[in-house]
Amino acid sequence: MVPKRNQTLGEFIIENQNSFQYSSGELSKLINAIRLAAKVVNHEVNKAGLVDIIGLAGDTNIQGENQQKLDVFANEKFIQTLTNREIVCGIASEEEDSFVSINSHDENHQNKYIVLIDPLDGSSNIDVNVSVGTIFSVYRRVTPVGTPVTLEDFLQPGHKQVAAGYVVYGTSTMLVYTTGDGVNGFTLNPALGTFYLSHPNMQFPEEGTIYSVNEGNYVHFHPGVKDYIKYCQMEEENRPYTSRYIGSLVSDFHRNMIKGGIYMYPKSSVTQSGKLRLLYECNPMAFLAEQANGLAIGGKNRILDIEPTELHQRVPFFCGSRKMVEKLQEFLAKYQ
Ligand code: P6P
Repeated sequence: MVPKRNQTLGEFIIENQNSFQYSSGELSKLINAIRLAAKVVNHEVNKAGLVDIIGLAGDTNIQGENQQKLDVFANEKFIQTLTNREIVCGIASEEEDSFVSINSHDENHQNKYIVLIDPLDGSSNIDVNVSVGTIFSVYRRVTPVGTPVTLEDFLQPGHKQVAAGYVVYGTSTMLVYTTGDGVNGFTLNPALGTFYLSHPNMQFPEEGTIYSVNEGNYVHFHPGVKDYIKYCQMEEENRPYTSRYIGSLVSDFHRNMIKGGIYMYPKSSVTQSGKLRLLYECNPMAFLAEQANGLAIGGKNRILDIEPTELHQRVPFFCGSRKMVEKLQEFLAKYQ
């Protein structure tokens, strides 16, 4: 894939469609649908402070978390756009208790992709004007084409993903994604409503000096994680590192991929399996990380090798610059 700077996302998709092993055009249409939904959500996120759309929708999602109105809006827009384009046969979302089966108007529809999304990750930051993001993960279905999807189509290990990416609604809005041939970042020009290739072939620096973790949970962490955090803080070699934690996975990941760093959401004595969800947060970010020469682990194991058991299951998550994740693994191994 030879990206050309300032190429539009549309041109990029067309030019690289044939390099994708399943190039039937459907995946291109899927990425285009995500592009459209991202622009619609971006418009609402950017004016959230101005209209009465922020604040709680009064409902709570399966995670027991208060649903912010923008959560609900983003969820509806992504599901609606993907459904209208008749590209996918099923969608799972953080905001939906179970998966949504998309039965196309064409009874013998041949749609073969399923999508899992976190429509607005970090939404608790909306009221304080901190950047938030959308995360998406794409698989080919494993049950027969033309039949309604089943849970089996969604409980696939992360290494089966055919595409993954995120939208970060920050100081500028970016769409960053992979189809298994590297990671490319596109920045939205809001005046034109067009995404331009601004970050071709994104790579995690092999080493970094930023660590991202909610240190308020330190007392509850595994001893190996505590030792690694203390290692980051020691005055030695190129340390102490810098601590940066936004409370928005997409933003912390994006910064660490550009500057070098490690993001950690460990399990703890309070959150026995961690907080982040495997299928629509950890797997897509792990696919991106590995495509960008980084690493993503749950502890001993690679995130992408975990065999899912539940739609909303949570896992511990450590992800970022290869050498930083490998150093963490050394500390974890001391206690195994
Ligand atoms: P805590 C947002 O809710 C999220 O899923 C990630 O985006 C973020 O990194 C993490 O949770 C923040 O969690 O417990 O540190 O507030």
